[in-house]
Amino acid sequence: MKRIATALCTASFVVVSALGAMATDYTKGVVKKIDAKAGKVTVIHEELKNLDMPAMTMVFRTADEAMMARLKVGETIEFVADRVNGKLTITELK
Ligand SMILES: [Cu+2]
Repeated sequence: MKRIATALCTASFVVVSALGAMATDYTKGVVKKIDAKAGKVTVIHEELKNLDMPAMTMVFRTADEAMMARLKVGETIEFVADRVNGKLTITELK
């Protein structure tokens, strides 16, 4: 019986890990415009599954200035976006 419980526990852990990995899937996008002063970047992004958003061009904020400094216009990026204080923000950049 103990063995079954351990197996179930391992199985659910794997499922949770898989869901977690899906939630942080990177989305591809192309940087169209950067307004570092305003902390805004316009990205032509592919579908953002975690935000239930189709592919489009839109403005994001970045998690911090260091991330902003890594962006270049015309560059293809892979990123994770989420709502931070109600604002769509790039939280991770590959
Ligand atoms: Cu969008």
